[in-house]
Amino acid sequence: MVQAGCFVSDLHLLTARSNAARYLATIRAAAARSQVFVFGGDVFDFRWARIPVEQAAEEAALWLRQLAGECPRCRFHYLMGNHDHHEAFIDRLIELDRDVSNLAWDHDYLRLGSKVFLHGDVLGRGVTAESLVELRSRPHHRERELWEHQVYDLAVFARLHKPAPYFLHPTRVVVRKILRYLRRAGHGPESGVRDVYFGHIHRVLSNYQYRGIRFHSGGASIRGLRFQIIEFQVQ
Ligand SMILES: [Mn+2]
Repeated sequence: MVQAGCFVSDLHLLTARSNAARYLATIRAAAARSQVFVFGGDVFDFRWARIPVEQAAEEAALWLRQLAGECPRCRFHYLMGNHDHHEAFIDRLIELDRDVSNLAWDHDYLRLGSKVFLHGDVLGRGVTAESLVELRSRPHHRERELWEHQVYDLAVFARLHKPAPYFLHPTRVVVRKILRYLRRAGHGPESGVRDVYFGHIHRVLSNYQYRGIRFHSGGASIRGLRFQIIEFQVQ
């Protein structure tokens, strides 16, 4: 049976720079007609959250719980990113995973048939599943100070954030590094993987071909950047 799925990442909800509010109704509607819904990390952003982290984690969990309740025929998979990796939120995800039958989560990736889904913050040399969790927990991933918010908001206002994603992460380099990570985890093309869905780079990619794999990324719902829900089908 063919199942309809959606992949959404990098909403950066809870931050001042996110414009995710304009997409939430579309996301709910997409979930309502899907059998599988994959959240690909940085859906919430506790590093740049405008409210205290405990409260932010509570709101995030409530939003997920409601969505899963509204769409009982859809299976939700929440994959962690670097901005939503926070102890308070992980505690909530563990609860949700236990209490909500159609919601599961993972630090790392999800494989469904010939497709793999992950956040994509695996670009450093030698990153493994174990070191990923450790990297995301480092002190520079703490919540930001007020002056840092102001500097970042000014950069967004001046559009300084727009060219950054490309220069930091040229597409070919990114997909090569993601493939290297997946190969190490046993999910290279030789294992039957044909499509990889990821986020983190804040740039829309559709069917980007590299070494027999199609790479897809949905951008970010941040002012001035493109964002899209990616639809897919699984057998
Ligand atoms: Mn990220």
